[in-house]
Amino acid sequence: MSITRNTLALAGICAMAGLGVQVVRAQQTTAPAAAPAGKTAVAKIMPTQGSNTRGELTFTPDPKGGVHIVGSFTGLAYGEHGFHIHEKGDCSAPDASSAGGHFNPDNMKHGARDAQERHAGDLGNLKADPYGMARIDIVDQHLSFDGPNSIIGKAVILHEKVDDFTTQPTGNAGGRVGCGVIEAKTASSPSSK
Ligand SMILES: [Cu+2]
Repeated sequence: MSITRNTLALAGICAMAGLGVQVVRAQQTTAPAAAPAGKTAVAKIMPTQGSNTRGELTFTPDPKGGVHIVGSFTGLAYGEHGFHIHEKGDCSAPDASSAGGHFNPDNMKHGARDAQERHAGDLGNLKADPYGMARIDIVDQHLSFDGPNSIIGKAVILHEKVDDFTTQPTGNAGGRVGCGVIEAKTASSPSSK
């Protein structure tokens, strides 16, 4: 009798353990692993007037510090395109001029991503392949989810031309072909229906 009860109890524990594993797996499909709650952000890049550029980016804290940016773009002209975070999360203008200038909380000069002096939002160039596609997978130490360098509520801009890293303060990257607002996403909440 007691053996039967113990067996049933054991079966119950196993069932609970199995359920626990399933819950963990379900969470991982809706949010990148190892991202603390509230520390994930996304940006959906939409075309400006006359452009076909679209993209999606995911921002997560890197375990070694900084922000890990992963994503892809389509509808670009073949070649390199300036890629920045701009100061205002406003893509409402047809040319995305509403996003303002480069995100520059430290009042630095414009430069390359690995330059001694750069805007926090200076993320270099993205190279589009002959099919107009570009991918990004970088960790940037000048960006964060909190404080003055927080990316939340800023805008991602992809430019028509290559950033020369020299011309102040824009890099002479030309017009804005894609724009998307960086929005915080709570990692523990279920994805929207
Ligand atoms: Cu820009």
